[in-house]
Amino acid sequence: MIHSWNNVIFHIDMDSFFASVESSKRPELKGLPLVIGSDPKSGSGRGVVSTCSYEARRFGIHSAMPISKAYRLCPDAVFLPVNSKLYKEVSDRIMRILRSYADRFEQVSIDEAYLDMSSKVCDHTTATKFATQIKNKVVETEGITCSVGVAPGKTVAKIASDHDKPNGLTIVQPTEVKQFLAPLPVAKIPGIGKKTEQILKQMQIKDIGELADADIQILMNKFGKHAISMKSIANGIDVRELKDKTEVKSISKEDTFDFDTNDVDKIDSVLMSLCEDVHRTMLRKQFLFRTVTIKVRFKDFTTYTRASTLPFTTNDLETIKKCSRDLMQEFIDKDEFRLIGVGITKLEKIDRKQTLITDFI
Ligand code: TTP
Ligand code: MG
Repeated sequence: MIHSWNNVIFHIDMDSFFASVESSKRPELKGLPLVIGSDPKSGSGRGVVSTCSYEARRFGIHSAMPISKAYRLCPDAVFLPVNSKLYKEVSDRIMRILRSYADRFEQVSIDEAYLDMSSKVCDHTTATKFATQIKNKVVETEGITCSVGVAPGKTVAKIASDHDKPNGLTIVQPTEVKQFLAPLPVAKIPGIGKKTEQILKQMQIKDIGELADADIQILMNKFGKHAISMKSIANGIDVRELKDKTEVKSISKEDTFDFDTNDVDKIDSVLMSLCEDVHRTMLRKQFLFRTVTIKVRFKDFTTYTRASTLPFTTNDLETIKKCSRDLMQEFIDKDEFRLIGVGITKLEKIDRKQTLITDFI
């Protein structure tokens, strides 16, 4: 295992994010139990809690709980609806700050990111210095606190940021990784969900230390190839790179016909297949879109683009197809086509938070 400060990853996660944003805009809410989610309707509401302040957590309220239950637990809490637009704006500004500190940067969800700080941090003192600077900067600019985990790899950094929430800073030095992980329950490893936890429990494996020492063959009999990554992570070995996703503004595909054509069926079939290509890329990159564009180039090289913007964001293939067909109408029968293209813009990243915690099995 690596025992020097070669690789230094920070994982930063905002504290009770939606609730913190609300109370930074309305300071009179600070210190109160605050629940962000759908309307509780005096206890008969059917939606869920998005998040809540730490004061509300003391009543047992948490994310994804039915809002009716949250109301029963603390009817005096302040209940506010989700203001996604506001949280996205604050998140964008925070991410810009975080990115400015890092050699490499990976945003994971609306309120968390990994920063590769390897070239700047070489010991506990410099780790503390940078983490404190970043925390202070976020408080100064947005009035909200965050928790920071520092470790030689992504997984341990993520576990560390959660270790001392809210407003925490947990530095796991390269020599301390195994002893930091060992006493923690296996469910602390991202990806180990209820099912995996239950099977491990039946195998008398409850904490990460026991998982680290478990027989790989026995683990593989239960979990297949996932056993290898589970055991590696339990041993503090995690070499996953940061994925620096540069901002994608549009996704488009175009195709030049083998011969210039005005065959309506052929044009439509190429158009539909371009829509499917764009759609596939969009799903892979986890985006939603609001605008569909088409491009037409006639045989004399004159080129036109047209766009259609929806009143909502979506990731629906049929919508891309319908908008493209509608936009294409004005060009049909005008001249012979040389090239057509389809694109989507006004992209929005799907928040991975909801799907991040998938079970290993
Ligand atoms: P989290 O970082 O999981 O939670 P949090 O920031 O509210 O609290 P913590 O201090 O424990 O980090 O999620 C970030 C935001 O994502 C959260 O403020 C609201 C939203 N969210 C949901 O809407 N539904 C959910 O089930 C979860 C987990 C989060
Ligand atoms: Mg958070």
